[in-house]
Amino acid sequence: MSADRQQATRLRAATAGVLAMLGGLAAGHLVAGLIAPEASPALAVGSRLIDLAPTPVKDWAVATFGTADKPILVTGVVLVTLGIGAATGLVAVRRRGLIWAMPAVLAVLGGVAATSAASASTVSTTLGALPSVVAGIVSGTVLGWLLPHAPLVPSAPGQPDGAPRAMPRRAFLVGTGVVGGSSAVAVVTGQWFADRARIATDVVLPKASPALRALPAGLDVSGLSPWVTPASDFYRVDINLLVPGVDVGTWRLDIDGLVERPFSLSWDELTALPVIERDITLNCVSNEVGGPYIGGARWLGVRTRDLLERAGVRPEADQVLSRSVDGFTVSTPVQALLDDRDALVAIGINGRPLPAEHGFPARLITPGLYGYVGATKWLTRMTLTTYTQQAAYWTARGWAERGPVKPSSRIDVPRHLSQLSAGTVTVAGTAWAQQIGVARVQVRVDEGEWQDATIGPDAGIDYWRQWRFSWPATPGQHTLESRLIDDRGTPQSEQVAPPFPDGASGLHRVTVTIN
Ligand SMILES: Nc1nc2c(c(=O)[nH]1)N[C@H]1C(S)=C(S)[C@@H](COP(=O)(O)O)O[C@H]1N2
Ligand SMILES: [Mo]
Repeated sequence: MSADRQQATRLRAATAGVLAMLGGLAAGHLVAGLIAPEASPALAVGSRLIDLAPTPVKDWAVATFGTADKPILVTGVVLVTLGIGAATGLVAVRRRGLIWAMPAVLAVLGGVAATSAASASTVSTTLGALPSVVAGIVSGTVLGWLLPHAPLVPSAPGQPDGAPRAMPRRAFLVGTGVVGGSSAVAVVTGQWFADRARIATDVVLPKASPALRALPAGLDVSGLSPWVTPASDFYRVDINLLVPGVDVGTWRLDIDGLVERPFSLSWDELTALPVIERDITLNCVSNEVGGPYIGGARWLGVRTRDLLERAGVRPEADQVLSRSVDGFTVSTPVQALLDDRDALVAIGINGRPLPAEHGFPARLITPGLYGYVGATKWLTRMTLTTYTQQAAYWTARGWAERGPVKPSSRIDVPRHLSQLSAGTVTVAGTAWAQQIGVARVQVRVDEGEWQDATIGPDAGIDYWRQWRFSWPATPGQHTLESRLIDDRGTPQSEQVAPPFPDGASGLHRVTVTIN
């Protein structure tokens, strides 16, 4: 066989393998769209990888890709699968007996991933393997159809009977087009069904009583974070590749475990209870010093204390293990949900229902604690238990059991490495010390004396404050740092710590060049 012909055989074999995997993934996505969108093979494997990723890898992904980490992960899973497809084609062209081996392995992997991911829905724990099984069948069928017989001999008159015949070039190209085209249609259709399954979030919210006074306007400095973060700009951190769609008609909140009187509430029952409004700043423990995973909003909700008192917490309970509709768990100290900080089962943000990405229809919001120990989205259950008995999703992965937010401040303007003209430069940012309160913010230039900044309005100890500082900037390279002094007179810690395991600390430092 000529080298050319060998080359052509290999190219066709690899192409057939890639198309086989593509067709399989697409068929799986279509079936998943109809029954359980998160069970789509590539999404299921991606979710499982998130669960299994060692904490340093997860940290690195968040730090490197930010909120693009999810699309990048799914794209990676798809590309690796297609690569495996190419390899399968190259091997199976010599040993056709192996045509079904790789599709079968992938069907099993996808099926196991879909039924076991922490973010699997109830549907996907029973039917979750189906999309992957379909994917395997389609992929093996396509491979058997398109894979050339080796050696690749052109169909020619006078060829002895029984010799393996190659699919004519034209037929192969048509086959390629058919598989590619149907895959595209299957992906689009599957996605259409998945999107249609999203649930409406336009519920009517009850009024808070007493109503909270409107906040004064915050500082208005170009580039400074708004004092109230719009829900559409609020940072999003969760393990979900697909946002859970929750139907308020069937949603329930259960309070159980170590309580005298377990009970369960429907949406109508929850929203008939007294609701209050609170201005609360939420932070992610994965946030680096100066990082973006923080936001402040006015939350509407029912006090967790009211719910826990109604259930009657037994004295031995020290933890509330709250659960999301997808099985994700958060552990919060009972004390934090009972004391007067007014932790909430929140149903509204800035006067509107929660957006699907932020936990519709209800989520936990615990002032003073990082999100992974106090802000369960798509909340459906709160179980009173003990720390010795049960651990939650992130605490089981080594993050600190209790996660009080570390007081910190951030410089929003000028941006790091910006070039500015000499003269008065406005330095501005935010500062937070939940459960204590921010008294002052200070700035220092080139590690000189700390100087007081002007601080913005105050909305209580659990809400961040803005600040600004007029800096007479002189030519050269300069470093700017900020720190807060809390209401007890304690300055923000200068101790440098990474996010793992209980939150980052240190001073935010920005370098600028003045011309
Ligand atoms: N169901 C669920 N709730 C969750 C998470 C999650 O992965 N799943 N992540 C938590 C983390 S780590 C944080 S920081 C906050 C982020 O809330 P946000 O996305 O509304 O800003 O949600 C918390 N609640
Ligand atoms: Mo977080």
